[in-house]
Amino acid sequence: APTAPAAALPPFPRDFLWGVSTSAHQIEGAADQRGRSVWDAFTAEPGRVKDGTTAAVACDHYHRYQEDVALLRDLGVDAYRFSVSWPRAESPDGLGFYDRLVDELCAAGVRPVPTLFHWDLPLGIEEAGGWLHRGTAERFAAYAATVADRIGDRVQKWITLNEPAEHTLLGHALGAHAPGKQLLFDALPVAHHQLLAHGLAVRALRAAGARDIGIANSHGPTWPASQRPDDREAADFYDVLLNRLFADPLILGRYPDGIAELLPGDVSADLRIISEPLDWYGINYYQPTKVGAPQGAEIEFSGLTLPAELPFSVRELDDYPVTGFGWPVVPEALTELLVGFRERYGDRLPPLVITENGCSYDGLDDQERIAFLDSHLRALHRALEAGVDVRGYFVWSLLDNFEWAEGYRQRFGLVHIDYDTLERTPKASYAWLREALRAQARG
Ligand code: GBH
Repeated sequence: APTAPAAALPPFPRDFLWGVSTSAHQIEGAADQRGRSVWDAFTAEPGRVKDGTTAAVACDHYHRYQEDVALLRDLGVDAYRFSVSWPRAESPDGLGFYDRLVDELCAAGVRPVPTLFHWDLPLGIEEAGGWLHRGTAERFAAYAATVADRIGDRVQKWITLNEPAEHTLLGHALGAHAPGKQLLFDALPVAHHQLLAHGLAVRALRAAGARDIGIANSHGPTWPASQRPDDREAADFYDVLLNRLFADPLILGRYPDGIAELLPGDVSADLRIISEPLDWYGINYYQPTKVGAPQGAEIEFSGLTLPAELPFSVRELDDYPVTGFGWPVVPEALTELLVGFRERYGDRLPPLVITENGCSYDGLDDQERIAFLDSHLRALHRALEAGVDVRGYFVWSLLDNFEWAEGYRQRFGLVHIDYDTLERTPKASYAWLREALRAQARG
């Protein structure tokens, strides 16, 4: 039974958008009914996923989407953020699945919010050069147009990319995610081509009639390990990578100082495409990061091995409780992040939406998740009171799911999945959120 003070959440604006998020590769399964992606190839390599699993079945959402939409309806959310699998969209009648899903959502009164890319690049496109290759940006825009043609009559809100920063860093610089490349700073073109893909897709979606387009980027405050100049300099550099490398080109139309020079060719024409005005800007928030000067040695951090040659070192944030994943719980850093965005970008900042926030904990009586969501929503509300224009909040995630290199051992869901029977069981946090939403004046 939920015990946290749901009714005591402060009142949010009536038209605030409440939702939950998932992504295709993490929940759909039915891998035999789509083309292969970089994640299928990556998870087939021994040692890449910590529990040795793959997402071939995952939550079997592909076959059980009606049950999952009923869970969304009963939860009472306004919107559902899911992703379209590009390799499924390329398969014979693969888009038929999203057609059925969107119909089911509309019938349940839940607004569909598709993300067009959540890291599962078709393997054929990877083999043709993937995100290191500029042509992938053009192919992405063409794919975006085919999705819009199929479901755009029922979709208002669109997301182009999920967390291009993490996809660059984890997938191409460090190799902890698919496609497993360890290019360090040579991964920078991957960032640029994703940004270009975003801008071209915005144009393609608008040409197809879409009107409400955003992107979901991961952000969190960077805290210097000390006030020493070398720690501050290293933290500033990390802050550029996480918080400005994508946001500055999107919002200001330019790269942070020193970045454009590292990219091949003249990117000024591309920057005009990349900074195509956004209707809103999505932020995935998990935690702040403490960063100091390099320590001259490899660092094991949060399941990653960070090479010694990086110009910064990431430190443990002591003095905070941690989630089941070991990530620190720091709700006040969400207020700091949102207020900081407003201060940095001023009137150029589009309306914000929290497109992901959540935590991994085990168990059905997940009081820690309730406390996490409650405290982060209060932190978000403080940002609203400070005048930051935040229009919505999406919990990561509706279901326990395939947590990338962690496999199934991290559970982020409001709904528990039994991976033997695929039975869905709402957790205490699901009931808590339902009551919290009922207590809000909405509509
Ligand atoms: C998101 O990425 C993804 O969009 C989603 O698919 C995924 O399932 C979800 O989050 C949960 O992981 O060691 O304390 O510094 C999140 C990106 C990158 C956020 C690593 C947390 C390190 C935590 N994450 N980061 S810490």
